[in-house]
Amino acid sequence: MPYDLVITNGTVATAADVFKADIGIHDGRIVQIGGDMGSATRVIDAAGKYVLPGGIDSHVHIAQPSGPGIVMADDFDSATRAAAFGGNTTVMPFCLQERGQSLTTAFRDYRQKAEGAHVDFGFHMIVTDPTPQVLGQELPALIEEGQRSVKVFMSYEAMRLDDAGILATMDVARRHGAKVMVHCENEDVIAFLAARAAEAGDLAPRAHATTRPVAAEREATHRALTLAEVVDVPIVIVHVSNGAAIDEIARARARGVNITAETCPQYLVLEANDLSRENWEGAKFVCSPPPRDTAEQKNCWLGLQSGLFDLFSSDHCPFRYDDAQGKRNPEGLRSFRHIPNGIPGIETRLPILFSEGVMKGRIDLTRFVALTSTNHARAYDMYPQKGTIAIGADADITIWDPQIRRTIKHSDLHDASDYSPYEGFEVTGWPETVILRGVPIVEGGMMTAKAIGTEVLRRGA
Ligand code: DUC
Ligand code: ZN
Ligand code: ZN
Repeated sequence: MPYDLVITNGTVATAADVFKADIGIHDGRIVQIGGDMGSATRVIDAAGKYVLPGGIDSHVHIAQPSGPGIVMADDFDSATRAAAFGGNTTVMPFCLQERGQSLTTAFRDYRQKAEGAHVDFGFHMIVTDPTPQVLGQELPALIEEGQRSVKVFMSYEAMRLDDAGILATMDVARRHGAKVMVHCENEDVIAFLAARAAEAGDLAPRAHATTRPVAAEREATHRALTLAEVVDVPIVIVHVSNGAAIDEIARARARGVNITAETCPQYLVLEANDLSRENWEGAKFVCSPPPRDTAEQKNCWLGLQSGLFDLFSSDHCPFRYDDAQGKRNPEGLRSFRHIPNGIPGIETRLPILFSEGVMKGRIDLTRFVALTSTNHARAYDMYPQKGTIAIGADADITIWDPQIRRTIKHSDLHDASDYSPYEGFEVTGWPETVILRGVPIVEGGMMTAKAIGTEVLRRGA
């Protein structure tokens, strides 16, 4: 059989192994690994390069409404273009149910928004209004259809569920076979501290970090794990920022709670001090939970090394700096309370972990693959179609040049925000060629083919 594409001379890595082999691709799938390849329509020479499963970013926000007058910078076109340039072949955005809205209608709308995406995608559903209709009919039907992950918020007045709402949602997830992702921060603690800061006239971006302390995340993490334990449902603790929350996860795991744990680049390389930058530049680092300090960065690294963390995601949540400056607020007063929470990072997630992790010897290549691809596919029922280099798997492959040194500049990135919180950060290693189901979509710094991303049918092994 003539292959559509053969990748020769590369060093292949999966979550389990690193080996030298050529890869034969036909009809969008990997059909041969090693051995005599025979003829091919196209050959890519990957000598000196790493051949890895395409990145899967299972925590991204795209085209989500974000409060009065504020829209997310990215639509699916720009976000998935940036994802591809950053070495990703699958992304998992959220479908947000706004209060009062049908979850089914929300899901239909997001599916429509995703048409024309440049990489493959699958959704998680955010439940903000767990009405009898939603919990009794809509959510079960969507889960049965294959949407097997639901997110709930303990924070944000417009989105959060109380414990009763979380328990009820978890119970539906358990009965129908879905996981529940939880944003763990105690909203009452935050509201109390934010009101106190505002009264004291402490309105600058740094107050975002001081009013969302580790204690608020630790308590909520403990509570979410307890609720999942009571219901007996698999839980995903997203965007973990610190050692105290990590300890809660380790303890609950030891009790037998089924936990997937995630951290993100901002907790490895950004700090709360970044929010103190002058001229309101600190607004470029406002995300929730906030970045912490160097001791907590170390704790997150330890969690990545020990296997406590399963997932390394971007939590890409892009706004424009104009909005991030908190100008558009009802009182016309600049305040940290009006800075939308979230930072762009879909294109920089993989290079940051590759450079800081693999190239600096903190994690090995197999762990990099697990944290950035394989574990996402396993956690969200896409494995082994996605997330590995194996015969029969989708030919989603990223070829990395470990020699390239780059300084991150937003002007080189492809998202529709207008800044990067990682501006000036130096990395070694960059995803050079990105292949989606056998089609090279990014090569030599260019998008070379009109990639058509499709929704992944989440069936699992
Ligand atoms: N939570 C997220 O998951 N993403 C962006 C902001 C937030 O609070
Ligand atoms: Zn969150
Ligand atoms: Zn998020």
